[in-house]
Amino acid sequence: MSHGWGYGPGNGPDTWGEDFPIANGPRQSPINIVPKDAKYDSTLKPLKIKYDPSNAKGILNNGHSFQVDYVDDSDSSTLTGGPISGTYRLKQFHFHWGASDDRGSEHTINGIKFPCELHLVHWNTKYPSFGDAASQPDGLAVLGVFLKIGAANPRLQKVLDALDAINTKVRTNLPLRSMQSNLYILETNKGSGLTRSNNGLLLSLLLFYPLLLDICRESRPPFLTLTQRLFFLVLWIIGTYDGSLTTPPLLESVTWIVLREPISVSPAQMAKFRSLLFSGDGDAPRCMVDNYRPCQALKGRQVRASFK
Ligand code: B30
Ligand code: ZN
Repeated sequence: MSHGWGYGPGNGPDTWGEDFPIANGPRQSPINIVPKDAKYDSTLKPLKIKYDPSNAKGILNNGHSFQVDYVDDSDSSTLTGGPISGTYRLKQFHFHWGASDDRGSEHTINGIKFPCELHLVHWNTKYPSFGDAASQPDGLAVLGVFLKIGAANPRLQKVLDALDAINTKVRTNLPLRSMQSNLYILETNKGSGLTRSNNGLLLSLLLFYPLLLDICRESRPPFLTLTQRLFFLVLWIIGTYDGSLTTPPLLESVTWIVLREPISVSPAQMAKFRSLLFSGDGDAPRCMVDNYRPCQALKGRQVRASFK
């Protein structure tokens, strides 16, 4: 749990290469995504997200972010399709954010930074465990979602309410009691986004699911009724590419899938993120802010998009 690396002047991203030489490797993350340079890939399959919130194990301040861990001993929460083959299981999600709204995201779009970025971390079940997958070139898939300042996000609030309990770095996972046990399946398509077969599930998803819903809500035509909206859920991929973990050990094992639509977060909710501490109990308190790695060189990689 205690890392030598961090985001401070003495142990920040510029210094990671000393202990982790892969920091200068050929497929490092994050990157600046330039939509006009991304290649439209008509062969990208629909991205399918199936998350069971009852599978959330707990929330944890790991000293460099906070994360929600998932039970990953079955295929109850998975990511399939899009650029990946096979089934990837959800392991955890976490965030990166800034000290102020002008920065905080890891990926950037045309050089523009968002105040926060959500990472949903999945591992390829062709390997026996997350640990084994994490060192394989096709071992992990991380879904990246930008957060932009706007209305308070009620789904995010459930997670944020749990933060009071994990203000400082802690060893134990706290249960997330607020997660309902409903199973949600979200199937998206680059073109039509039609998800007829999952209609009923999508309805429950729209009504109850914490957080992930907002990603597709942002894409809906505003004039439609609730039922009609279900047929217009589209997750556009602004960039998918071969990359790495953005923190040590910086392993080059991640298929990155970065979504075009940001979800909203209010200024008060951002303040809550920033009130977390990097430091543990008994250490001098340091606010957890600017826990993002700057963009890395593309080194000839092709970024693909699911739309023209
Ligand atoms: S990210 O999505 O590229 N930011 C890990 C997963 C995803 C990303 C970065 C790192 C990861 O699994 N790292 C190794 C395990 N960790 C993570 C943790 O639970 O808290 C332990 C560690 O670093 O040594 Cu800190
Ligand atoms: Zn991350």
